[in-house]
Amino acid sequence: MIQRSSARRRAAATAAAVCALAVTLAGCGGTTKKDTDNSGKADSGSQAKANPDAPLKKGLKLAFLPKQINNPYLKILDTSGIGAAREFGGKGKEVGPSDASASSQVSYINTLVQQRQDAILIAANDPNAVCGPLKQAMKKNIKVVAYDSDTAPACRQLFINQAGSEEIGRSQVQHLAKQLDYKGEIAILSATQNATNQNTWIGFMKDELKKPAYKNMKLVKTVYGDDDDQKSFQETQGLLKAYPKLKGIISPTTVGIAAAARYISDSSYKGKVVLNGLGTPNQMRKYVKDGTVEQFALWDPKKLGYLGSYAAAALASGQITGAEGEKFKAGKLGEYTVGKKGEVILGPPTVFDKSNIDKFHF
Ligand code: RAM
Repeated sequence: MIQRSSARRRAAATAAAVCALAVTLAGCGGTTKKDTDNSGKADSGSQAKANPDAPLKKGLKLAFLPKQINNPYLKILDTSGIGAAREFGGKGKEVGPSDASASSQVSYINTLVQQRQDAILIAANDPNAVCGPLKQAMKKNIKVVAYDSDTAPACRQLFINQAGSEEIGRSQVQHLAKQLDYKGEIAILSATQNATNQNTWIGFMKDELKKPAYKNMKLVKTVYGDDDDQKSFQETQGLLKAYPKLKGIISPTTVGIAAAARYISDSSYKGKVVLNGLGTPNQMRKYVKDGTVEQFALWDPKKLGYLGSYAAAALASGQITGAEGEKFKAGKLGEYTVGKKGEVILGPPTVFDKSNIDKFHF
């Protein structure tokens, strides 16, 4: 409860900054701005009036469309969301591409629209490239919920965010800086180049690095492992070779940090280059135990999927429309409130290290 309300306060305080950055970043790496509408109003669906007392409809069909199907983190999220759908008498499924690309997601959206799903939940590989078909979905009264990685606000009714994007971005720089005693060259190993969540976080990292406290730190390069294990491994290898003075790497992706840890653990950089970022405890446990990684962070992906599922059901049942201030109950997680631009925030991330990692199993 306390966590949620403080997260909401933070979200309200920082929403303007988040959006400003999101708009700036939406343009990078080839995505088009054509579909970006930051009014926060989705094309359809949000005009209807909410009935907070409406019961959750039975038999709702929810489809989860992750960035890519074989990402262990997104698998946890979707499995949990599908489980939540069973709880309220609905039917969930996961479909999606094996590569984290927006064009692959588009064909899945089109199929889901033809199938007349009640809601599509999407972790977007690009804020704008998936917009056309999602708007079509909303026109046909299919509810659209972005989770994990947002679309442009006009292309969905809700965005279920892990934690405040600003908190996620800044805290990663803060943690790494402490480990490095605020000195040295650093790099970022990201996922795909257009991923909304990654770019929003990186925007806040860069902004954090502008503060005087970090004057002796320098971000020398951002590389993209595309949430592909092998590519992330090779990018790590390339980075360390190209920047022999590199002292730290932030990898804000569960796929990236695990691959980077694997590379470093078996190299001469172990114990010399600090790796931090976002990872799952199960993938990172051995690297914490063998001393490759001291700490990393993440929220609970099970809760994120569960919250997304209930949010989609609340939309599809008319309890909420996606307007700021609306409240809905997310099963055993309790009540949540829709924030600015349809954002619902799960809560602050947890930092994992050797003192607590064995308490977490996901
Ligand atoms: C990867 C994906 C995902 C991100 C997590 C932290 O699995 O890039 O979008 O939220 O890492």
